[in-house]
Amino acid sequence: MTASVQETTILKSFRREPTERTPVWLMRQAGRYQKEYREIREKVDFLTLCKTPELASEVTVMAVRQLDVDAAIIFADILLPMESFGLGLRFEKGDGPVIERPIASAADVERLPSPDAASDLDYVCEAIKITCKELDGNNSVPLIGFAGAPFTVASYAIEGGSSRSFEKTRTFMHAQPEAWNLLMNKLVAFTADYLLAQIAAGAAAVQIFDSWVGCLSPLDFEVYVEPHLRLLISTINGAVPVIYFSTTSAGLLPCISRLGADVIGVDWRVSLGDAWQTIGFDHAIQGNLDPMVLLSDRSTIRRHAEDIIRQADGRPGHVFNLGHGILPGTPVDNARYLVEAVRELSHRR
Ligand code: 1CP
Repeated sequence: MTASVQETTILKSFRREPTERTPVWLMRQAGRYQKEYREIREKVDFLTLCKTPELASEVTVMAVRQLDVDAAIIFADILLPMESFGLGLRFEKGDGPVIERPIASAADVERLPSPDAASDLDYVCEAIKITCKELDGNNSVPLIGFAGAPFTVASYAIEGGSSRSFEKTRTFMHAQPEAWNLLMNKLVAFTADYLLAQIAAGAAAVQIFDSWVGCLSPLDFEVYVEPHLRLLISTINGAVPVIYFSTTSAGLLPCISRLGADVIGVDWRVSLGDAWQTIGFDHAIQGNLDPMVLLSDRSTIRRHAEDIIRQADGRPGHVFNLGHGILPGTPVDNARYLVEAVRELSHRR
């Protein structure tokens, strides 16, 4: 990472230093809502796109140029480690991900291999290197690396795909706590190496996606998830800022504030001001526009952006984002307008 990347608005905000305006990027900023992305996907399937560093880098950079956002996020997926663990992964049209050999027993967990993340997912690190080279010549836009959090990744490994209630996952956790811990340990070891490899390749920050952890009670979060997240975050050990993102987790924010993350990503089901108060002003905060707002019109988008900026109250350490990924039906013009509006509304003289 170059010195100029360190001085960008977004890295300053991650470190809670004052900035002239609020930096902004959008989760899933590269994806199906873009005509250019759909054209590439007509030629290659999703996994091939992830595994071809030149193409993954191309869609990553394309999103930055199209939206003029303050950061790139490497194009990849939190489910790629399923293949490393031998569980099998495919994406079915319309049905989302399918894990071919889901985990059903303690014996399945014991049988899991201990794959080497850096060599197994070297194509992601290769894409990061290409992208950083490209972005450094383009006003130094920082690149965010990422991985799925152990709970959210385990939920796919146990459910076999997407889920609404996470019944199998939570039953497994309660009924077989030892096997659950072993599974968490294996995922944490893999994910720590994976994130460190992404940082070595040039990622200026890393985001841990815990999209589905909000299905847990605070007690279950504390017992079955928190120690593993703390260990994962402590292995990054300040090398770069760590963003911890989750949804429907307003009731978990007191626990989340203890994880050691630098930045907490929140969704729109909690107001940004309340969330910041709860996690404490010793954390930076990221969020939290309802992605559905981008399906409306400019004045609605502006009004919602203005409210979020007002909630942040001019404090250093707010990174504007959506509260979850951009929806496939989003007009590109609306996403671009949001970025412009955030710049204008947050400008401080
Ligand atoms: O082209 C296609 O149809 C594939 C759609 C797609 C895309 C564009 C998937 C399948 N993944 C991605 C990219 C992706 N996934 C990124 C890229 C970088 C960017 O933000 O621009 C990131 C960060 C992810 C992370 C991810 N994958 C999460 C965490 C964030 C979230 O949205 O909650 C999750 C849960 C996944 C799993 C996943 N990948 C894809 C699907 C359809 C799903 C299932 C989602 C579900 O269970 O509902």
